[in-house]
Amino acid sequence: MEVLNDEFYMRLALNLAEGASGQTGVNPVVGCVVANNGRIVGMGAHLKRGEGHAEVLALDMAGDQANGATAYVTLEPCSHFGKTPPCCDRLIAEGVSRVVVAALDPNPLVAGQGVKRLRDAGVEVEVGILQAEAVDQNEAFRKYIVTGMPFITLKTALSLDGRIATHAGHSRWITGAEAREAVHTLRHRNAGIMVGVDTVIADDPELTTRLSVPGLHPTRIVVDSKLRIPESSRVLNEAARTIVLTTDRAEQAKAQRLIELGAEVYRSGDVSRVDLARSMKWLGENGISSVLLEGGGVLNGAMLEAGLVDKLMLFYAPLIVGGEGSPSAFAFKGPEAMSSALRLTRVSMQHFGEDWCVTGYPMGN
Ligand code: AOF
Ligand code: ZN
Repeated sequence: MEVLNDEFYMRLALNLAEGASGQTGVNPVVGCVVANNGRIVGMGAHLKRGEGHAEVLALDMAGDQANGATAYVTLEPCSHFGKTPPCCDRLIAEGVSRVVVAALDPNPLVAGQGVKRLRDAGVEVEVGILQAEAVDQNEAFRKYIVTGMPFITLKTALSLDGRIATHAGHSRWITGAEAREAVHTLRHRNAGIMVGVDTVIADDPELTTRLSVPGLHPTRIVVDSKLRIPESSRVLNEAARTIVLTTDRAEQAKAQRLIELGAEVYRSGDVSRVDLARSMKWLGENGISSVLLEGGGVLNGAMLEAGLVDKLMLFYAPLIVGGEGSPSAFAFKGPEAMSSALRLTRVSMQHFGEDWCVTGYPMGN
């Protein structure tokens, strides 16, 4: 039996927040539990940008029972007027006597002001219960709100020898059904999904979310410096929004046809290859706070070289593909010295059927 303490309630609040992962847009996921005298009297999660914050929903449920209660919140309650009034004011007005916070809000509009406001009003505040979990849960939001750049997760399926296809170009399937289902959950959780045009030409993927239950489709993003994308590509269908990242050198007539097909086209200047850093910044300015990078190897390599990847999720299948020319998951020149190879930190492994997902973060990013 789990011990009834601050961690118990905070874990519940984290679970409520986790359920909303992928559906709050540029906003964080937040969960709140209100407990009074050993009884849960209110629960809430922020479900959609522009709609109620977690605390407000939980307090609405608690009603009079919020008076003298403890509120457990996964993120510091806000102190600013955004799309909704400050949660701090509501907690104070309801007579909540203690607020337990997992992590501070990095949003410069809040950043400690929420805690201060509560304490100034005489509310007891404790910060840091299950902090690491809360920080991880909003890793994309935490980068985006302070830099304006999307949080980029490089995801790839690969053989043990790092190949993403055979020498003949066969790539279906490397990993099994469980790993592929996990990838679709990742699509639901990211605002954008990005591939290079060679992947579109080779595989004609739709890049939508196809789970055993309905999920949200990310905005599809294709990196295509010369606009070689076939007009019949499935990625241009009406299932979801599509953005094509290209250069000033690409043909205007082709760009126009893509726009007529419903795509948006962003040109990052008179350069031979798409300016990836500038394009990521533009995506951020257009409300895309997280991107799942799904290859191919050349784009993966370029994004790594540019230092634009925040996290890697490598789904290893127990296969050896071999073949001198078979494509690698990371096609880039790389360093001369082994000591200069890109090292991952905070590495963890998770089992999916017969496959293993290695998750890590590039060191120094
Ligand atoms: C909270 N509880 O449930 C959430 C918070 O545009 P708005 O009004 O929704 O405000 C968004 C900002 O508020 C967001 O950037 C973050 O700082 C905070 N989110 N705060 O107290 C919540 N979702
Ligand atoms: Zn709030």
